[in-house]
Amino acid sequence: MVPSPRGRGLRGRFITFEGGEGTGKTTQIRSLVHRLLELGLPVLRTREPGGTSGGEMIRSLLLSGAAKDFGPDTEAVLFSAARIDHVDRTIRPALSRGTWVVSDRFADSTRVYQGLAGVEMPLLSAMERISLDGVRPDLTIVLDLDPEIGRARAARRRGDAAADRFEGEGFDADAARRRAFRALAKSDPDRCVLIDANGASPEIADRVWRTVVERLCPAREV
Ligand code: Z5A
Repeated sequence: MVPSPRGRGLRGRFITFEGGEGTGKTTQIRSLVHRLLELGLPVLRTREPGGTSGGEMIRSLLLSGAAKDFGPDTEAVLFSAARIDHVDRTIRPALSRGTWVVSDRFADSTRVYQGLAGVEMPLLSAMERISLDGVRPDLTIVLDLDPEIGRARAARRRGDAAADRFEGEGFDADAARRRAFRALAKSDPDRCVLIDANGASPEIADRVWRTVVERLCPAREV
């Protein structure tokens, strides 16, 4: 990965959440942001694809499945285009102001989802270099859950609504993504922490909070 934002004069901390469908990223981000705000820290919650008006337009295009027929390389380029806008207009300015940024998915999702769809590593690495432009998460929480449980949670929440482009691609795809996220966490232990996402939300929130305190606020009591 590219150098830490701390080396580029950025003062806020950047936390990303990754993991498969229904692992509880959105739920855990809500709880973490609440705790950080209670400490009086300035915090920005954002998501990928999205986080800017342009990024949200690309999100609609991608999740509707309209870009699927163009193939995985084109989808990867679109995710990266959304990320360029997100980093330039939202993430970097917030970090420069000293705001903590918490993002629901980031570049690791492209590595896992588009990597497994067949996009080659040199292309993924080149797009990552361009889109991140030196902005690297200080901490990435990878939520790890049996895909059967994640799918059931996501299906319950969806109700009668149709699945989006990346949902419901089958157990094998979900299991491969889980393995890829686990491998990614293992390959970059300075940045990534794998957290067991099984159990009740408050228990998982405590695991997340302990990790954030240990990694990013070592002087504070958990
Ligand atoms: N994608 C990609 O391919 N390449 C990329 O570069 C990027 C993304 C950035 C974005 O979808 C899709 O784009 C994503 C990957 C792809 N597709 N998939 N699959 P999204 O943002 O709409 O969806 P998501 O990221 O997959 O998240 P999700 O399915 O919405 O789940 P979540 O945020 O991890 O979980 P949640 O919303 O917090 O919880 C889901 C439900 O479970 C909800 O009803 C909760 O109340 C419930 N829940 C949460 N925690 C618990 C616990 N502990 N117990 C019981 N129930 C719980």
